[in-house]
Amino acid sequence: MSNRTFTMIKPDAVENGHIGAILEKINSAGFKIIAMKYTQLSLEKAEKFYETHSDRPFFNELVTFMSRGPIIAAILEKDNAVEDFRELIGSTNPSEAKEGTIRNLFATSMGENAVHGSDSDENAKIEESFHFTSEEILS
Ligand code: IDP
Ligand code: MG
Repeated sequence: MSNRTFTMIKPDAVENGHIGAILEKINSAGFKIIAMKYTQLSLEKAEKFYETHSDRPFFNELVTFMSRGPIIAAILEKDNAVEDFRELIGSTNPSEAKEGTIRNLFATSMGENAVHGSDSDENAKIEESFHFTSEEILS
């Protein structure tokens, strides 16, 4: 079990002014931010980040959305980080996300669902190094 996960505050949540509220939820749930940047994905970088979804029917919609405006990318530290963060963000579809979860509070649709959270320790590592060098991680 790893103690790190990777997150992005997606363009919809940035556009809607929810950066502060989402970071507050993350901190209140006991996650420590050990790396963070305000950045924007190019279409090419979004395609690379989501390449495992390239066969899915929503792939083009997803990468267009994820590259349309700035995001926050961050690495979070906590015991059982991957699983606990998935619990904090709620289901992919916000209409199914439990009350009080980040997606329940801030997502607008299945695609524009406010935040990303890694789905495994293995993917958390890959996603961390996609966005951050070791010098940018201050644990
Ligand atoms: P997750 O973010 O909860 O892990 P995934 O199935 O890994 O969900 O899908 C990655 C992202 O692709 C979702 O967060 C969402 O932004 C987008 N997505 C997933 N399913 C759909 C869909 O049916 N329509 C549009 N976008 C979708
Ligand atoms: Mg996923």
